[in-house]
Amino acid sequence: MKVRRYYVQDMKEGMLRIRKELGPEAVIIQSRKVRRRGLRGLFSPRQVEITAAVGSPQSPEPAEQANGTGLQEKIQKEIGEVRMMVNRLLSRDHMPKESRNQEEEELEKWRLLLQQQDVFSELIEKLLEEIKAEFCGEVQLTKEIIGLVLRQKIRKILKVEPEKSAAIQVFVGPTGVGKTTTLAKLAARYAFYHSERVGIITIDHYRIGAVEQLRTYADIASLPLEVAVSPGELNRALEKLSGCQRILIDTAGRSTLNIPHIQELGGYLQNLPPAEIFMVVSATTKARDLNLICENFRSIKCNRLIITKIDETDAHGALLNSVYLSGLPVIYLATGQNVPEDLCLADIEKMSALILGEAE
Ligand SMILES: Nc1nc2c(ncn2[C@@H]2O[C@H](COP(=O)(O)OP(=O)(O)OP(=O)(O)O)[C@@H](O)[C@H]2O)c(=O)[nH]1
Ligand SMILES: [Mg+2]
Repeated sequence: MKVRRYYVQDMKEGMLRIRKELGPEAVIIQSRKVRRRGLRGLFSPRQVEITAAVGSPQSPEPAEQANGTGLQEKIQKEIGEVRMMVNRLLSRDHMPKESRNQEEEELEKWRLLLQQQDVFSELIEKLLEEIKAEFCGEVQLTKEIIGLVLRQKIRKILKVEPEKSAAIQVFVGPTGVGKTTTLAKLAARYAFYHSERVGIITIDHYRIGAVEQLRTYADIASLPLEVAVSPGELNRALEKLSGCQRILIDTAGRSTLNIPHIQELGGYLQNLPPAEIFMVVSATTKARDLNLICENFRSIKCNRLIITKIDETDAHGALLNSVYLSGLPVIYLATGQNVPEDLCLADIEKMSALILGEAE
């Protein structure tokens, strides 16, 4: 939200300037006649001081649309609340000077909270700087105002999309994040809840026990499983399972620092028919490591995110970091080891509450 103060000769001039500079959405939150500062002010006619604000209700992001109009309404309501708070502060003529330190203290408290949540440090600074700049020192930033604006900004960064359920889904990501377990959860859901014909392919023939792990899940659900050890075999496996409505492909976990291994994985996927390629990351991953993961897995051209192990940490910055650093929308959150139960659709409200340490 932007808050600006104008000194003009009359309301008409003020309205024109506000409209031009803040746009038609701007609202006037206070106007009064004042004298110009300094000696000259004593001898010149009074001016009109107008304080106007404009929220940031631009057209909704696709992610917000995905979450329904309810979220938009909630955001609008909160913008309204911020406006009211601003109004109250201004009308009490409570403009800062000595309160600057207090403002810094409040910002510091939020900085600490975000650091404790392990939000990516550059993002923390960006968010706090934006808040300071947008309020232009016109309004005292209290704990509540900073909190409201932060929540609004975090929601805008978080991208969540509904299930697309493409016919081919691939699960890639670093080692041990829960790719195979998440695949098993989804396979069981498609097969049992939606009565779909589901096939599974694994190209993970590197780790001892990887195929057996997947075979156990496939056998329990009576699903066909194919093992492919080359890109050619992957194509043949896809043909073999062409009678399936849905094919889920498991891949070997690759160390983030092993670029040749990641490239090899890319080789398997480059001739795949259009597919949902999920990058699976764990909520327990440090911000710094997540940055590396997003960077080094970029060549794979993942198009969606799954965040696992939400149940294993109480620092939830990874929810924000993974979206911010990868630019990908989140579809699922995995919340435990139970197959198929511990998987839910990503939800902006829940995620922002977790990030701000407000979730029960
Ligand atoms: N707490 C918790 N554990 C999980 C979750 N998802 C998976 N796990 C556990 O994490 C461990 C590794 O899971 P896998 O599915 O084998 O991970 P992976 O990414 O396939 O591992 P690699 O194939 O070796 O790279 C297992 O013990 C899973 O039960 C989750 O959401 N929460
Ligand atoms: Mg695996």
